Amino acid sequence: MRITDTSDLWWKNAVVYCLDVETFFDADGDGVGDLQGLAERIDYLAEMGVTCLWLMPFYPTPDRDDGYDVSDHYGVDRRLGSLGDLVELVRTARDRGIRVIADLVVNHTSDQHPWFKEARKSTDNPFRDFYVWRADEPPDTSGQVVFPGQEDSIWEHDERTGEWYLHRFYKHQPDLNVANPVVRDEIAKVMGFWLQTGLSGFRVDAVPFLLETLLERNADDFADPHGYLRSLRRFLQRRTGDAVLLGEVNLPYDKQVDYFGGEDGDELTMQFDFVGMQAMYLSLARQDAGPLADALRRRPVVSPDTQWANFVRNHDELTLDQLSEEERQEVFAAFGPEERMQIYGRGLKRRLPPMLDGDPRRVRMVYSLLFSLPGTPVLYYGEEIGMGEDLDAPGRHAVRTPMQWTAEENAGFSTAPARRLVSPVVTGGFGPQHVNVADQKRDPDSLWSFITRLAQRYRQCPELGWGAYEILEQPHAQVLAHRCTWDDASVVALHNLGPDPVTVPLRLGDVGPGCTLADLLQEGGCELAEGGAAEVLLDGYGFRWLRVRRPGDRRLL
Ligand code: TEU
Repeated sequence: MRITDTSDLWWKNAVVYCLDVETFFDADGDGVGDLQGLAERIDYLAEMGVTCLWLMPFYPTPDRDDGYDVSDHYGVDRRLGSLGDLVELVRTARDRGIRVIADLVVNHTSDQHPWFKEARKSTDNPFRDFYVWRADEPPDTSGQVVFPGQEDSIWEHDERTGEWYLHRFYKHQPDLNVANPVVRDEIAKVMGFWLQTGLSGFRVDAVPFLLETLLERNADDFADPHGYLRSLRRFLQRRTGDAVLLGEVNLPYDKQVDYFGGEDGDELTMQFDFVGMQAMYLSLARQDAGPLADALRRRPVVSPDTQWANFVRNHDELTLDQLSEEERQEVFAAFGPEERMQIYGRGLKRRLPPMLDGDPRRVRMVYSLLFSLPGTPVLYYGEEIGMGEDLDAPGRHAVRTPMQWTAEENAGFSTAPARRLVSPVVTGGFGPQHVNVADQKRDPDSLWSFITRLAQRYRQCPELGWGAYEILEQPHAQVLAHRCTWDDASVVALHNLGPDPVTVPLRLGDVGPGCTLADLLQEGGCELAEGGAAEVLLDGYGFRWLRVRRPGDRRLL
């Protein structure tokens, strides 16, 4: 393997960290996190081994969908700071070896966006065609809404002009009409603008919905919606060679392949593995590695110029929409049996540690899994210290509570009076008295220290991000054994999803005489017998990362 390749396709073994500026750190004491506060915490992220920071929307917004309702794509919301603060942040991050990407939300705008305000004035307004309208009464679309219980149609009647506009999400988020070339030019301009400030790419929001407009309109010159995604990628690469598009495509694997651009790999650079994530929760619920192993076996092998992004939690509901009804109920029963823990009939409002009753062995096993799965790991802020959720917060806000820095007032997030905070701090067993950065940073045995070590080991094992992988055969249903290999580098990862210790017999086949397995997360290792045979002991909920070491290997680990 050539280590220099990893600085080229840097995102193939990046450690990605997602946060919302408003809940991270409040520097000016107004109760809302801000860019200056985040800049003060850049060294914290660097220390943890983060190499790519994903900022959730920071654009001007009426904030009815946590900033995903953008009213100006070229600015920074006043509550968070200024464009200058953003550039200072990006620059400081870059100095610490951290690239910054941001949400690109162009499936829709806020209804307060000047384009929409214009568009709804009259049917012949120049901005009318920026959005998708219909003159005839729409059929019942209640089955197509993304937020059941909150919306009952994807069309909203607009009084003034008597027509209906399309909104795949909330009714205050009219969908942009990307079949209109002027809109497409505007989207490119938005991307170009942010790349110029130093961003290294985008997390692209709701990609299938964005392309759907093209399909519906069947615009002649864009009969193939993927042609549009290809053109976005080409544009991105012309402007900034090393920038990425990390797409949100919550679809089955066979559909996701198309969003990578198939074998050519010329559309999205990365996609979240929603299938693998959901299978992982089913595996955890059953204490049976089967569903996850099966997902990994089914996961399409994609172009070397693309990558899967693994995650345990994101800012939305923990969606289980790709499981069968029965499987979903199994996960609900194990991790969110109460109705107030569930949302939209398809997901959970919870974070991982409370779902696992705070069991540190299980929590660590899951994050060990996250970092060892083939692909790029994405952390959501607070996961590194094991934050919990606020079930009293409305909907998806349950997992959008302020970062817990210290055991002090407001978790050290802000000096404002508690009533002025952007959202209340978590209370109870997962509150700041028990879960905070300051305490965990001082403790070498804390979850924070553990996650930091995982990030470090992940970076030291580029075969996890770059290599080919296989699921290793072994007799225990509760154990996931997989191996990632990139040229002469190879790591075997073992995870025990069950409570009882097990001995895992391995047969690595191809390893020659004199090879050993070296533990990367603890002291020790083991000899390999003829045919690469080994017996590896795992504790209940235990895990091990074992690197294959060959005679004469000059690696330090
Ligand atoms: O989410 C879009 C989206 O497709 C998800 O809400 C998806 O439907 C869900 O995970 C169930 O599968 C993005 C943002 O992540 C979300 O916060 C926004 O509310 C939404 O777009 C609208 O902008």
